[in-house]
Amino acid sequence: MTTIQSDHEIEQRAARATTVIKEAGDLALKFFADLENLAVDEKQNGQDVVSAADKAVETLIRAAILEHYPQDGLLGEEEGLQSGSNSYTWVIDPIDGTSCFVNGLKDWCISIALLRGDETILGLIYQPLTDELFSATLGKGAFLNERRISANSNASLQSGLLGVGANFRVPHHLIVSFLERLLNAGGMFIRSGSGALMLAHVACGRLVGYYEPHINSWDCLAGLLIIREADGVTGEFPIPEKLLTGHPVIAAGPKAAKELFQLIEASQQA
Ligand code: LIP
Repeated sequence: MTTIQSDHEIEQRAARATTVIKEAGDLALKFFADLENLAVDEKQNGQDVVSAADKAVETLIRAAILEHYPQDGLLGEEEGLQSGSNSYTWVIDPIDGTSCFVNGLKDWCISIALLRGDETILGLIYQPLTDELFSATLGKGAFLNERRISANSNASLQSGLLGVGANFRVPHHLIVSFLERLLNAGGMFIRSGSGALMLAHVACGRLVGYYEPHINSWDCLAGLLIIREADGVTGEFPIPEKLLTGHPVIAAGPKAAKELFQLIEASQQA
């Protein structure tokens, strides 16, 4: 395949993904407008829930992608991995920030990434409530709707807000140890419950960085590409090794990155 053909294939998939994520956002908003009738089930515990909205949105996204790209692979948070017969795999979080969604809070979004082999080549994060679409194509920059965005190159940990993910999947002392070091260093944290949205805020400079000791691929792969294309710094997320098991996620603007990596390393050794 020539480079031109490959670029055209990616552009077509990017356009399709943009249409699909907006349609998915419209569906999610319908569920969000009727929370009193929303079916919610526990997965591992009360902090790990899935709603009828998550399932319906993932079903819509999968069908809309396969209609045009039946040979592509799909990995979704709720339906798992469906292997394809070519090198493309879509990685989908139908509603990232489900706990926020089911409680009527605004911090939720839809995240879609596209892998070609082991490389993330497309990332889209859409917050329907604000109609903000964060997107990136490998090598072509990062955007918020039509506007080019970049990570905050001026803020340090001491002058910016750091997003921190906390969940039941990691020992609490790991989180507490990191937060103590961050506060002692003059930093401040915010946790929303949507890792994808926090990563999008890093890419456009609203947050100085993001750290979560364990996150799943469907939560973060789109956001990590968008941050890299916004000239931010990201830690490694090994693909395919960690595609199904999750891994720590680290991301920051250039000025804050070195100190953030140092604080994380110190907290892991505590
Ligand atoms: C969420 C992540 C968040 C993490 C939560 C949960 P979900 O994803 O975005 O960063 O802290 O435990 O995993 O489950 O809402 O799609």
